[in-house]
Amino acid sequence: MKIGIVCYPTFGGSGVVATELGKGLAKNGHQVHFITYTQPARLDFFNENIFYHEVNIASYPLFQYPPYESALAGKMVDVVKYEKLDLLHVHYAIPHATSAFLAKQILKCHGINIPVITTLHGTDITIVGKDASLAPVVTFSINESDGVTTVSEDLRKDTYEAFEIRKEIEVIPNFVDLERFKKQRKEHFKRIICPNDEKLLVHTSNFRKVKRIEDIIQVFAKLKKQIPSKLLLVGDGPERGPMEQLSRDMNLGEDVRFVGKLDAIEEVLSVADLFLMPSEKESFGLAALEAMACEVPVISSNTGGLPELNVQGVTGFLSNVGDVDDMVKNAIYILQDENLPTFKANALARAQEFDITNIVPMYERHYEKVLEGM
Ligand code: GMT
Repeated sequence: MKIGIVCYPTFGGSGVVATELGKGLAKNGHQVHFITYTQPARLDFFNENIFYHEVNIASYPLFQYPPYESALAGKMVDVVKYEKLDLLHVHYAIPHATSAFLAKQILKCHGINIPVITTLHGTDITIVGKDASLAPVVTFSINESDGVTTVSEDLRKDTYEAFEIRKEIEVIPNFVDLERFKKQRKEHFKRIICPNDEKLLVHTSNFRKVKRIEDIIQVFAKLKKQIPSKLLLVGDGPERGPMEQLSRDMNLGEDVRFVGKLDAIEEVLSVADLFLMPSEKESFGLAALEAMACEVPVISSNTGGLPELNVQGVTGFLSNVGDVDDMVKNAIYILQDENLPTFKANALARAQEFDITNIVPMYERHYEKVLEGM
């Protein structure tokens, strides 16, 4: 098949899933055309089946807000027409599903009926999409898609509850490339961060409010009074500054390190003992899956799609949002020497169920089903 993939190319779950899916599809012999405003973060190599088309936005003094949606639709029309694509797969409803609808209408005038598949990732439904200014557009764009998928059962339920959706939604969970995300021998790295054999807690995210980084710092401050430990916070975003200040105010000193954005996240995960994800809302929790693939158990909230990934008492524990004391209690239990190896092994076994080689065929079957119905 010739597949066009539209996504946010920067760091962030939906862009990562879209890029890894494209790479998986290319490996299976499909021709994949990425259509984005900049080179996707994990697409920095040559592959005969992968193409990248940059969306250029015309600048003009009149435009206080450059018309990205229109430029994207125009680029989709061009790529579908000249590269003879079989389908467009857009990741994150806003504005990608809407631009795809526009492109589809334009292509109809050229006698081309291009199927559009929309994958909903989470905040496009649970936070941004619900905004009154966007909700009618999101509803319309989902209903006009030829195929719709969500990354968890919970997000599917949320989508039906939040919008008047007439379309059937298929759940295709997020996945991980186990060839890349696996525990590597990085003991030297661990010795630098934990010179006295402390336990290492890790969190990675885009540092948005929804991630509740403050809970992570509170959990860590309580935990370290009972178990010598260090906390590594990977990523960047609006909450980083306030959280750095909080950890200074709490005198956590060098026990908490903010390392910023990192490409080789699997190297950090290889030396981690525990991953923390206390999010307010999380449609799936891809970062937790990547940690589990590196044999790291997870302490998470029990919100959104997290219970579909993290298994209570097996791969980690789930607590109510904001229940810091329960998270501390569970973390202490996992970190006991007699418990940790079992949790680590269970985390890996669970991650193996979400191996990319199991999930990419689900998308291929979805594409075939949509194409048959056209
Ligand atoms: O919140 C993020 O980390 C970014 C966001 C995105 O769209 O890039 O992530 C969402 O999509 C990921 C991939 O499907 C999911 O694993 C995340 O759980 C989801 N984030 C939220 O629902 C908050």
